[in-house]
Amino acid sequence: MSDSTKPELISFDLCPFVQRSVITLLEKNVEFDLTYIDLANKPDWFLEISPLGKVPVLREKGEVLFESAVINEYLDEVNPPSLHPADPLKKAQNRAWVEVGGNQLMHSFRMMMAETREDYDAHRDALIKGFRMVEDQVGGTFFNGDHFSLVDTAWAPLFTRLLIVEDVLGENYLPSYPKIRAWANALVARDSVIHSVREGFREKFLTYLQNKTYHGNTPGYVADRLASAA
Ligand SMILES: N[C@@H](CCC(=O)N[C@@H](CS)C(=O)NCC(=O)O)C(=O)O
Repeated sequence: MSDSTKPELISFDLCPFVQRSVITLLEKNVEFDLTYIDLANKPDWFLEISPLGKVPVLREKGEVLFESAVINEYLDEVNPPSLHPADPLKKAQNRAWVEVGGNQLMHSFRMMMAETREDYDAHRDALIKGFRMVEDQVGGTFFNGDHFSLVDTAWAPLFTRLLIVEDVLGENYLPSYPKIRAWANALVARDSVIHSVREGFREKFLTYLQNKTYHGNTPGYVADRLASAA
């Protein structure tokens, strides 16, 4: 039972969108409760409060918020100082790049879940192409330069997963993107990002990928490669 004075984040432990909000809560030193649900067997109480049936959902003061970017905007507003740039144009641009981060997450997810080598190649190519315009936007250690900001919380979960898969499969998903590579490394080394996933995340995530099957029991392309790499 959650303490109703604290925000409660309804979560699934491998979800990158949940991770975005956990990073924001940790960056802001906000005390919060995490409630894990099984997405394969969503509880009725969750379906009653989640219009899209997706996590994260934030419950606070008897109200419900959904969509990770919206949750993060709210958390940012009620827990100053803001992690957004002050300039309205920059802030709006950052919000747009949060969207691009969500798009890249979906390319990477489809790539990791691909059934065949052809699917994998198509999604990997889309992912790599999707980074092209980002390379010029990275302003320093973090997206906006020296200071960690809300847009970083949106991209860190992508790099958390991508760097693990690169490492195990010996792939390079950031070829000729040195600024993004350095940014990704800085993000995965940051305390709030490290602590935004549960202990044993790497193994659990790899097991999840390795268990992906099609037509009953044919392993997906990445699942098959992970099994050979093990
Ligand atoms: N746009 C949403 C995406 C959230 C999302 O896709 N969550 C996944 C888990 S990572 C989910 O709850 N899936 C359950 C379903 O689609 O039934 C956000 O940013 O919060």
